[in-house]
Amino acid sequence: MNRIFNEKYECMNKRDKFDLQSERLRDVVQRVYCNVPWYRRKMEDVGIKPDDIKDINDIVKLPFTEKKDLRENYPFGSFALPNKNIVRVHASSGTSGKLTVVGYTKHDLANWAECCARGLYGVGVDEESIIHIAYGYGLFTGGLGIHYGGEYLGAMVVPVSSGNTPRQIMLLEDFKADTICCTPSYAIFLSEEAKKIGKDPRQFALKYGFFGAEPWTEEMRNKIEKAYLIKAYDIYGLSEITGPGVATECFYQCGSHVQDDMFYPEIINPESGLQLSYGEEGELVFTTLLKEGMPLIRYRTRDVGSITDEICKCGRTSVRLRKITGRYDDMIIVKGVNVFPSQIETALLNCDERVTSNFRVVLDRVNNLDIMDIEIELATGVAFDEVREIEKLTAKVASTVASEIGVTCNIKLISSGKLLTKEGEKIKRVLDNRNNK
Ligand code: DLL
Repeated sequence: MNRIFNEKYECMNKRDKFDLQSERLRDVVQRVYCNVPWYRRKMEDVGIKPDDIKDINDIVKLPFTEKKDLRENYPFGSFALPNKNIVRVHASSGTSGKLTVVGYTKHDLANWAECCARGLYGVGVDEESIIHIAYGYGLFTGGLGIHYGGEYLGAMVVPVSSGNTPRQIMLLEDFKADTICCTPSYAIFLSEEAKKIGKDPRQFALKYGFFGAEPWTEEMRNKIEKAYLIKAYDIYGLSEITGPGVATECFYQCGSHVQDDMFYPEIINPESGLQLSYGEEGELVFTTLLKEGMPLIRYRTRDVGSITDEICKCGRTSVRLRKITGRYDDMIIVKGVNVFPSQIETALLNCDERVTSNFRVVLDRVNNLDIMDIEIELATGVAFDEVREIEKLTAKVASTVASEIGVTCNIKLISSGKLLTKEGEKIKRVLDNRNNK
């Protein structure tokens, strides 16, 4: 399988890519310096002028951008062009209430559509395909982002959006989509709901799925692939940088190809801010090389990742992103041990068929001690005749999870369907009540 949508950029040799990225970096730095007052101030603070940036390696001289910079300039203060040039806005919600707003010009939307088209086409989606999009439509970038990528390919796009699971099942059956796009947690939920009403998700016409917007593990991939008999691909992105499609897996499922002619990835040490080498794990940082509406320089994603520049079997030369294991913001420190929710997911998927991987961590502080409860949904239809049975299962889950994460926790098994707050939306894995104490 070797389908390349845009060979010039996706398979560009390293030398040419270096030149292209260097030229685009010089240009974007110039644009933000001239058009975004707070960027100019940030650069002046570290004594950098656009002329100091000669090639892409000089990127390390530039200051980072953080979510708080965007919040402080809410809503439109980070745009590099007047509002008359902005044709769409999206926004992502954060913990502190105010949204992070992103503005796009016509060109930005066209480039974003191409990013998604490259990803979809790369594994087999084309104008013959029917794409069922169950990511939310609206300020969230998931729905509309992939939507335009699919249309750009000439595929038939079904903009179902999130929610109303019975209708999703009906449309999958009737329209016979070969491609589904939704969060991985919703993919599992949807397959379980279909089974509950006597439908076998393996009988849908689906062949490909593009899952992202939240971290998911290889175990989850196996589960989804088996549930639907499809190939499950990772699609990564964030609204600040554009939305879904910043990086997407190819047929070989060995890391997501970053569209690095448009977005320059770096991995940094989250404490020191120093750039790390290929293969090392750290915080993922992106610079938008082409964006006009709201270009960002060295934007700190808070995502934990690593990148490689090894050429992929598919022939693309772009840098690949290893599966994101979590966010530094979601990292829980309990009793001095760092725990990522993805580790809990791995443990649960390898544990016992009676428990699902739908879980929520609730952190509390009692007498100055951290308490970690993990609420886990039981599989559909699981019931216990005896208290002893549930105690045995709880103990089994507790020991599997403890050996994966390295600390003990309280396991609470709850009935199925309790945790998914709004169907298809990003799952919130951690509820930290410790700061309220
Ligand atoms: O979630 C964009 C998106 C939509 C990507 C649909 C893929 C599919 P935001 O709402 O701004 O944008 O959230 C971005 O979600 O920084 C990651 O923490 C997380 N994330 C996105 N994709 C993945 C993925 C969209 N494939 C934040 N794996 C990012 C792990 C992901 N985490």
